[in-house]
Amino acid sequence: MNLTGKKVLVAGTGKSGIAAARLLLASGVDVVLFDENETCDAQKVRSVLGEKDNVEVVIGALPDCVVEQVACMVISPGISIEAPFTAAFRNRNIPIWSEVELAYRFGKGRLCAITGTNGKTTTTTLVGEILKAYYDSVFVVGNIGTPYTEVALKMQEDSVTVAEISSFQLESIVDFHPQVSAVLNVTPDHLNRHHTMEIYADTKMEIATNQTSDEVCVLNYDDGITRSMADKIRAKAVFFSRTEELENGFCLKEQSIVRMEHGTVADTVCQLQELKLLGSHNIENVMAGAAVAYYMGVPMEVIHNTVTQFTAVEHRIEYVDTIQGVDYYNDSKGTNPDAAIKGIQAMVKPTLLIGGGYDKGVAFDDWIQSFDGKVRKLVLLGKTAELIADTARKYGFEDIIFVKDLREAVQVCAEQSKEGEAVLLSPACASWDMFDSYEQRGELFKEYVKALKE
Ligand code: UMA
Repeated sequence: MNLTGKKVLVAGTGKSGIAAARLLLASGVDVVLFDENETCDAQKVRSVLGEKDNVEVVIGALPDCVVEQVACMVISPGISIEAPFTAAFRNRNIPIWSEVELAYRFGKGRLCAITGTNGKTTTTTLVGEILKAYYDSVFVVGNIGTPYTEVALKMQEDSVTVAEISSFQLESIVDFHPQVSAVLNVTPDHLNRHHTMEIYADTKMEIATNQTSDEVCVLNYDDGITRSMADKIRAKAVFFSRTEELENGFCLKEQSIVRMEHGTVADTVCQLQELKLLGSHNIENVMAGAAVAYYMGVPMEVIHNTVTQFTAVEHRIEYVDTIQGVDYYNDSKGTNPDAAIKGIQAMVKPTLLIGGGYDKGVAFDDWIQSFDGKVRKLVLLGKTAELIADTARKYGFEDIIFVKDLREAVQVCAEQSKEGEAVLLSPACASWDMFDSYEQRGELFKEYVKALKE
C-alpha cells in the first residue's frame, strides 16, 4: 500500500507512536496521532513532532470522523488489538499495522528477529554485537528500546537489522518477514493480554509466519512449546539444546557449544569456560545467538570471538572487574526475588551478596533458600534490610552485615572478601528507596568498584 498523500492514524504517543509518526511525516504522509490517556499533553506531543501542518493530535476519545479519513492505523505495542476503539477500523476493513510492520515496509536490507518470554534482550544484544563485528551497517531495534521506525529510513540495501520482537508487536503484523527468526522459549507471561497460553504461543510463532522453506527459524529444543513449532512453520527449524546432544543444530558436547551436522561436530562455537556470561540461561542465549548470526552469514570465527568477549547486558549479572582476585558482578536488575535467584544460581564462587532496597511487600524466603551454601556473607542496605535479615535468620543464615549505603557495601565487601571469591549486587528489591532507578544503582555500584583500584 502506497501511503504517500494519505492520512494514517498512529495510536499511542509513547516511543513507538512518536517514532512511527516521524517516519510517516518524513515520507509525505499525513498523521493523526491519538492517545486515549486524557492526561497526555497534546501541545507537548505537537512540539516533539516539530509543529508540522500535516499532523493532528487527538487525546481522549476518538471522533468517528477521524476513522473515515484514514487509510490505515499503526498501533503501539502497549495497546491491545482488542482495545474498543480499534473495532471501528476493523468494521471498515481499515488495516491495522503494528509499529514494526510499518518499519518493516520502509526499512531496507536483511532482517533477523528474536522473540521469546525470557532472554530476548541478551540474545538480541549479542547478535547485534556479532553482526557489528562482521557487517558495516547494523541496526539493533525493537522491544529492546529503540523503536524500529526510529531508524528504518536510515537503512540501506546492505544494512543488517536485528530486532527484538515482543508478542505485543506480533499481534498485528502483515508482511513482516525476517530472513532468520528465533523463538527462545515460551513460559506464562502477559496472559492478561493474550488470555491463554495457546494464544500467547501462537502469537510468538507469528514471527515465522511469512518465512519461506529456505529460510530459518531457530527454536529451543528443550522447551516443549517451541519444539512443537517446528511442525507448524514453513521455515526450516534449527534447534538449540542445552540438555541433549542433537543430530543437527546447536548443543553442548564435552563442555563446548558446537554446531552439529548429521551427528558430527561441524563447528565449535566456543568452550563453556571461555564465556564471560554466567548462568545456564545464558548458555541457551549464546546458542540461539550463535545460530541466528550463523544463518545471517557470519563466519564461525567471528561468532567465536564475539561470544567469548561478550559480558552480558548492562545490570544483568554483568561482570564488572576482578580486583585482588575477587570478581565483582552487577545484577542491579535483580529487582525481585525471582530475578535475584538467577543471579545467585549464576555464581560459581563463594559469594558476598549485597541485597535490600525498596519494599514491594514481597517475601524473601525463596531467595534466602536459594543461597544453597554459596552465599558467604549477606550485606544489607535499604528499607528491607531488617526484614531480609529476619528471614535469613529464620533459615539459619547469620552472617549478616548492615550498611548505610551502597558505597559502604562495596567497601565492606572489598575488606571482607578473599581471593577466589565473588561479590554480587543482586538486591531482590527495587531501587526507589535510595536511587532513581535500577540503572542508577548499577552505575554507582560499578563506579564504587572501579574506585577500589585507585
Ligand atoms: N495507550 C493507549 N491505550 C491503551 C494503552 C496505551 O492510548 O490501551 C497509550 C498510552 O497512554 C501511552 C502509549 O499508548 O501514551 C504507550 O505506548 P506503549 O505502551 O506501546 O509504549 P512505548 O513507549 O511505545 O514502548 C513500546 C514498548 N512497550 C510495551 O510494549 C508496553 C517497549 O517495550 C519498547 O521498548 C518500545 O515500544 C520500543 O519498541 C517495553 C516493554 O515493557 C520495554 N515490553 C514488554 C516486555 O518486554 O515484557 C512487552
